[in-house]
Amino acid sequence: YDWVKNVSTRAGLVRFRIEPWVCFITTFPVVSTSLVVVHYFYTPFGDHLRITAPALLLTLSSSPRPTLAGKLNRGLSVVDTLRILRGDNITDEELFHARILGWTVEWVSSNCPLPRVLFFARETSSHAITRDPIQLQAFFLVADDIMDSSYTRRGQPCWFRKENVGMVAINDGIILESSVYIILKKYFKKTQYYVELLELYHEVTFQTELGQLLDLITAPEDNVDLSKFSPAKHQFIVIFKTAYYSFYLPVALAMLMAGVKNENAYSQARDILIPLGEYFQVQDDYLDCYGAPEVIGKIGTDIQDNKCSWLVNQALVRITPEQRKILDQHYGKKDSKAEAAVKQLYIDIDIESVYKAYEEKSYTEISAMIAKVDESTGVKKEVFTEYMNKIYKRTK
Ligand code: DMA
Ligand code: MG
Ligand code: MG
Ligand code: MG
Repeated sequence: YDWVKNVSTRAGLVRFRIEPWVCFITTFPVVSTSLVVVHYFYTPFGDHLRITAPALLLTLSSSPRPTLAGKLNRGLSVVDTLRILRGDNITDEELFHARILGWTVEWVSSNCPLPRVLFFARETSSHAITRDPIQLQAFFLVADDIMDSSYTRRGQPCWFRKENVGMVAINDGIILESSVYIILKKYFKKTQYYVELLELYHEVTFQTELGQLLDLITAPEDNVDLSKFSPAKHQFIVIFKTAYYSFYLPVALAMLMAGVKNENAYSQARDILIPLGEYFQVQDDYLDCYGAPEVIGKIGTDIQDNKCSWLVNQALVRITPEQRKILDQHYGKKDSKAEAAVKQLYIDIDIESVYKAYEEKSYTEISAMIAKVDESTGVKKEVFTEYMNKIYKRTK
């Protein structure tokens, strides 16, 4: 990239500048012609350098300078939760470790990770050390985009669609997952909660994989059978594929760091964060059809992919037998005319109003659950309101 400056190599160490940040690569197992794993990333704070992220991925393909994208909600929530739980007592060292955990959750984007790092770095310098970076997600997304035959992610071609990448992306995804454990070992092995961290990551990863499995086998490409869908099945899929890793994981990580030991605190967190994650994936399903690709950074594929999406499930319980025939004929076809017919049917039954009503209802219900949280267990209501406000009525 032309904005990578002053590249120099010496004895296996590559040093370069990405204005105004300096990066070092200490090891670079080249996992494909255009992917390098970078293990240290330094940014300036005042006159000295401080490590802000333990690792990043740098794509060395010749693509144009990408736009900054990604909301970083998952990673930021680790940092925000710890700040809420620790209050004024929080130390720089704790924040630093929370950022590293944030990175491990978010793990840069699936198509061009560098811009996210730049984004983090900018955030860091403008907000001092208060609101910072953040990273597992990319591993899931690299695989998800292959399995969903998607085209773009964060406004860029999906990683597997990049020149010279292709199915090497499968192994890249696996490497991304392994990198999480390299980071955890490096920074957390000496902590008292290291085993809990590992167990949490393993458990949440397994839950996500089960959700992805059900998502895929409910949507076979060669056999469209809408009678296999139901709102209950949709709910199961989204809780497993999205809610655990996107909502429970970041908060539970921060709770472990803050020394919360009471099991009730974790179960209360789970009882709120799982419905919140469900709401988030309903938004994702809605935006797949109604979001502008330039805003959400990805082109929707759910209708053509025969996905058990929230929209089709809501349609199925509302349509007339005639409309059902239209849906049976057009859903899950790799054909944009068929997709347009399904979208028209959604308009005919005013699914947008159904969505708006769902959004209000979820907000009210989750708020009521938050109000009942017992803070004496060691968790705080603000953790949940903070996360909910990050996503309520989101358009991207
Ligand atoms: C995403 O479901 C779930 C995971 C674990 C990545 P999705 O395929 O609807 O996500 P996206 O819309 O981002 O491709
Ligand atoms: Mg997808
Ligand atoms: Mg998917
Ligand atoms: Mg989606």
